[in-house]
Formats: sequence, C-alpha cells, structure tokens
Amino acid sequence: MKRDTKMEKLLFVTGNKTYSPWSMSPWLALRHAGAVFEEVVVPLFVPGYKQKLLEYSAAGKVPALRAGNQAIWDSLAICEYLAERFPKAELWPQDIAARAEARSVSAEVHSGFTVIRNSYPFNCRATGRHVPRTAELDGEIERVTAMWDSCRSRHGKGGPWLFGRFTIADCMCIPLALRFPTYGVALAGSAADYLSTAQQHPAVREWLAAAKREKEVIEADEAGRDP
Ligand SMILES: N[C@@H](CCC(=O)N[C@@H](CS)C(=O)NCC(=O)O)C(=O)O
Repeated sequence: MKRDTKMEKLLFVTGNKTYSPWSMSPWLALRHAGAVFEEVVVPLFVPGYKQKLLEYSAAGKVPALRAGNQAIWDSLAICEYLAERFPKAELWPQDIAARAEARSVSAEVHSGFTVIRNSYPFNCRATGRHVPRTAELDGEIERVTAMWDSCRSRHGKGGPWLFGRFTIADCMCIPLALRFPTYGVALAGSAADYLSTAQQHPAVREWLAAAKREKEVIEADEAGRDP
C-alpha cells in the first residue's frame, strides 16, 4: 500500500545555529517550502550531546529530519527529500540543464571547499575575525565566487538567487557565503550582491537572530579572535 507521507509530522534536529552550517541548509529549504515542522536544537560538544543525537539518527550528527518514524540524515539528502515532498516549492530548477547544474553546485559545496571550511569555521554570530590568507584559501574563494558569478550570469535572470528563483543550490551556498563577513573577506561584483541578497533574506535573518540569542560557545569554532 502506498504510504501518504504528507500525513507524517516533521521533526527537524539542528545543532547550535551559531555553529552548524549543515543544519542551516535544510532548515532554509524547510522554510522555503512553508513546511510545518517541530524543531529540536541539540547544543553540540557538551556532555551527552552524542547520545541525544543518536536518539534521532544513527549517524549521530546534525542535521537530521524525522518524518514520522523515518529518519533522514545529511543536509543534502534532507533537501532532496523536501524537494520531493513539497514539489510546489520547486526546490530544484524546472529546466533540466539548470537543474543538473544546480545539483552540481550543491554537490560541490557539500563535498568540497574543505580549506574554506577548516580555515573559516562557521560562526555566524561573529564578525571582525582575522585568519591569515593562504594560496589554498584564495584558490577556493576564487572558485566559489566564480561559480556564483557563472550561475547568476547564465541562470539568474528570473530573480536574485543563483538560478533566479530560490533553490537547494542557495540552501547549500548561503552558509558558505556567510563565513565571509565573519572573517572580513571582501567580495566583489555578483558574489557581493549574492551575499547581500542572502543576508537580507527573511529566513536567513531569522536564523541569524536565533544564533545571536544562543549562549553556548564552542571554542574550536572561535577562530581568528583578537587576543
Ligand atoms: N555531511 C554532513 C555533515 C554533518 C556534520 O558534520 N554535522 C556536524 C555539525 S555541522 C555535527 O553533527 N557535528 C557533531 C559531531 O560530529 O559529533 C551533512 O551534510 O549533513
């Protein structure tokens, strides 16, 4: 018998909003889809946090989504699930070529940019952090900004997002873009416009406001603080 998944309640499990970029991506997709969901914030790296995460997903990581008894884990898998569950939200571009490219962008962000991620830990509550630039870091910054520029110039006609309308590619790229203001990385041209569009997005502002209200501090993610 076909299961009506639409009846299954959604429970989203996120890490600290300040420090969890992977949680932010599917949370943006949930908001964009207008999904009704309950949210559990599990503060990371405090005693007992792993046990708590394991109650929701065998991977023991955030993000995790529960749809009834079904566990869905990993940011991109959750976004894919939401694209199927909420087709009207058009979380992928309609055009097959644009969709293939949006998937490539999302996958590249999901599996790549490790130098940016390691050098610039996601810390969306902080600004004015200083981390020395290296050739590897500059190379990845150049790559990601060129990618955004290419999406905007070739696919961005219908709106301010990478593929015009808001898609999963934006869900995956926004947390990466938000690292740049933390570490004072000046962007130019369409990459700067893209960051500004992201910073003004109501769902992003909601996430950032929630992060500001958090009290926990994860020292390992507080890179580049002035002594
Ligand atoms: N590739 C995974 C990464 C998940 C991940 O590393 N989550 C981090 C927080 S952003 C986490 O749960 N850390 C806690 C731990 O590893 O114990 C995804 O895209 O969801």
